[in-house]
Amino acid sequence: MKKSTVSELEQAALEIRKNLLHLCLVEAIHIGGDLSVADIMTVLWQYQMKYDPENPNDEDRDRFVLSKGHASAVTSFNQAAIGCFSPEDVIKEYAADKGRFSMHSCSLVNPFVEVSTGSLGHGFPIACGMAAALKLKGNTASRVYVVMGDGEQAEGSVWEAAMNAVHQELGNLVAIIDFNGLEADGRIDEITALGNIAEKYGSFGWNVCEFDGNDIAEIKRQFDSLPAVASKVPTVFVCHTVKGMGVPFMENQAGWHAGKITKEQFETAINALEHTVGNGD
Ligand SMILES: Cc1ncc(C[n+]2csc(CCOP(=O)(O)OP(=O)(O)O)c2C)c(N)n1
Repeated sequence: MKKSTVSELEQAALEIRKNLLHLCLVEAIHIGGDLSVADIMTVLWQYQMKYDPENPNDEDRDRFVLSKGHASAVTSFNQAAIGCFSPEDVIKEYAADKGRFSMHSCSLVNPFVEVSTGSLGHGFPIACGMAAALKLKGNTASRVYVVMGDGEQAEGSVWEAAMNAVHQELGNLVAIIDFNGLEADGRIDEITALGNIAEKYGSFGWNVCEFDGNDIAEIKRQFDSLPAVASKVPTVFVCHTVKGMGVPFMENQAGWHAGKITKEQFETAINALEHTVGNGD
């Protein structure tokens, strides 16, 4: 079900994190990057996006592309929250390894996935193509949202797409960068430093919004302030987040990029989470 207030969204994000931990107890998932992007995904799916689970092919739906395709679990639990399926389905099928859910999103088995992703740097150019196609068809109702990682910014295809989106005046495109400072096995700064990513997108001609991507009120404010779909400039959200957010022993630890947790770790994590919900509005 859709939410409308900050406090409802904070509760919803807490539920998403709990679901992630339940799944992480039975299967290895990309828990660090699921948790960093959980607040953004909750506001996106449970508040912002125009999407009817009864009609996933509606021409006027908003489109979603998970370019950091390894964050499939947080996507599936948000889709469950709006009624696409149940959280129990996600856990059962993911664990059985023969259903709609797995470490990466697959459109062949899951009708709520617009495009299969997992190979970093591919989702963003595809999202640009989708936004361009909508424009060509004269669709002024739909936006295309694409979520990327900060490590993913090292892919050359990201910058080809970034240039082309401005050239094609894709005001219906919203790129979201989950800037948690870590990739799979270390710090971004030590692997391929990105410099000032907001300035880089700005210099390409994007409308850049930089903010705390773990602050639900701020995320909601930024979505509320998006330019009109028919505007001519694409928007990028540079969201500063914490990898592993909400689970202290995972926060800022590259080692928790992916993995499973023990029963003891599960109890500790759930306990910590119960104390993190803000005051809301
Ligand atoms: C082209 C490509 N190279 C390598 C990988 C392996 N890989 C999976 S996740 C990941 C780290 C991505 O880091 P980031 O984009 O910052 O994601 P996050 O930290 O938010 O999970 C890597 C290198 C991949 N999926 N695709």
